[in-house]
Amino acid sequence: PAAQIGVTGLAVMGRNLARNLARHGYTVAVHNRSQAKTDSLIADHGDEGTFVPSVTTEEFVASLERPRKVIIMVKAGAATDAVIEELVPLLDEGDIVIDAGNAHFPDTRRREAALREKGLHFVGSGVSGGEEGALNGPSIMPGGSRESYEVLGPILEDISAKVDGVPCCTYVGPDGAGHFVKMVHNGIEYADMQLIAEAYDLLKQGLGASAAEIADIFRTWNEGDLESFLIEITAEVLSQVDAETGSAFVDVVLDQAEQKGTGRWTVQNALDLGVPITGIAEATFARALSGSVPQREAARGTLPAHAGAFEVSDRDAFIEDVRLALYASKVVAYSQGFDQIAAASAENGWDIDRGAMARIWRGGCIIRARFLNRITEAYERDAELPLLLADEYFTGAVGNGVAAWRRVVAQAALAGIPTPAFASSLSYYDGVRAERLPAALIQAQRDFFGAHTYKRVDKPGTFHTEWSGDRAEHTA
Ligand code: NBP
Repeated sequence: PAAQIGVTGLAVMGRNLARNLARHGYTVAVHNRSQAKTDSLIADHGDEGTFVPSVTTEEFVASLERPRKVIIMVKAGAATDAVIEELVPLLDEGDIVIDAGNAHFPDTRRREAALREKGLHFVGSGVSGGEEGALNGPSIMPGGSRESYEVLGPILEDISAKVDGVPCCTYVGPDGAGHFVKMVHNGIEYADMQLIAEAYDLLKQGLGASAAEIADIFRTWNEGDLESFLIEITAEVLSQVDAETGSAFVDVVLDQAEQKGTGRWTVQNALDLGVPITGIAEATFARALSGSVPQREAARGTLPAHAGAFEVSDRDAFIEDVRLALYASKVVAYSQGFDQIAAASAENGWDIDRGAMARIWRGGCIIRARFLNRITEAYERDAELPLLLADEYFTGAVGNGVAAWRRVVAQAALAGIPTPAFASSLSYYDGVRAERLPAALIQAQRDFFGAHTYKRVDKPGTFHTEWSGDRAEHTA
């Protein structure tokens, strides 16, 4: 039978995506550069649905019904370009090429433009949820032409995760929009993980609690507003006992967090756009600090702490303070991420519906959380909301925890415990709500040394003061 859709690249992700499609009743053409992966897919899972295996790319393309829909699931970067190059001469006008790998969105824009010139549709699609998600329902963030989504959308929605019967997949926007949104999703994931890690550290140091005790606290938190996949797995990880030593597993893991680069991309892009995503940036830098081995060795035992003891008098009150601080910091990180999506959407003409992005992140992906419903509702109240934090629900929910947030950050600072994401999120909160910022002084300094001019609070216009002369003010 002619296959309805094809997957090339059958490592963990492609294999599971192909199985997901087959389990949903689609006839799936499958192909991999080296035949062994195709063979093992058919041998291990051939009975799960209808697969049409091919050895060569020519056979693979020929096995597909038109317009052809080809999902590429290979290593991001040069491998993706190599596969596209092989496919393109074999395709016909109107065919759809989907890159479901973790491409950087500028690459997706380049590829989309090149394929559009040839009359082909190129869909750069974020897929989140790892191997588990690919098999049982990921969150899918497809970009590209609307026309291609008409054909492809129903299939992707079909295999995506569902929350309350609603698919975790929707059209994101043109060219690189899908991969862009996936990138910001990963950036938010960095922030969320760092915030959870800081909460854990505060509970550990403040209460002297064991990993198992802290696991219980996270388990309780997972029954409230913080309910999420990341909180859930945190409790699982903290409960794990190392088989070899009998210690808590978390205590035998080296304290150096690695990264594959999506956090860095998110921060680089935010710097280009001028959007302050301090939560994601601090989280990315915190991983970098953890891996700064020579610097940490030079500083450990050398830099004086002059810190007080971390004394917690009321255990339950402290736990509640940390919970509130975590929730407030998390809202800040998401608010900043959604700001970045809005800025990129405006810059690139993507017209991204932020409420819909929160909706498709509710299931399948790593940052899936109950709290995303509140974000969707906020954008339903006002699609042009300039600041998620300023939505009526979040002003209440965060406002409720501000005093606790301040206590936690202050206590941590006095005790010499680093809380980069908690503290910078609180600073962002106070900065963005400030009546007046010391930026006035910076702008004045810029005028002093560089004649960069300034505006005044009391009248319109642009001005410059003759700092090296008579210090008179002129209209610039
Ligand atoms: P990998 O990223 O490990 O890539 C392995 C696949 O790429 C194999 O099928 C391999 O073929 C193929 N490949 C390579 Br490498 N170079 C090639 C070339 N020049 N031509 C053709 N094929 C080539 O696989 P993965 O972990 O399944 O991830 C696939 C994509 O999904 C990546 O972009 C990844 O970033 C993304 N992703 C992964 C996850 C996850 O949890 N792993 C989650 C979300 C997204 P071979 O078998 O012949 O070597």
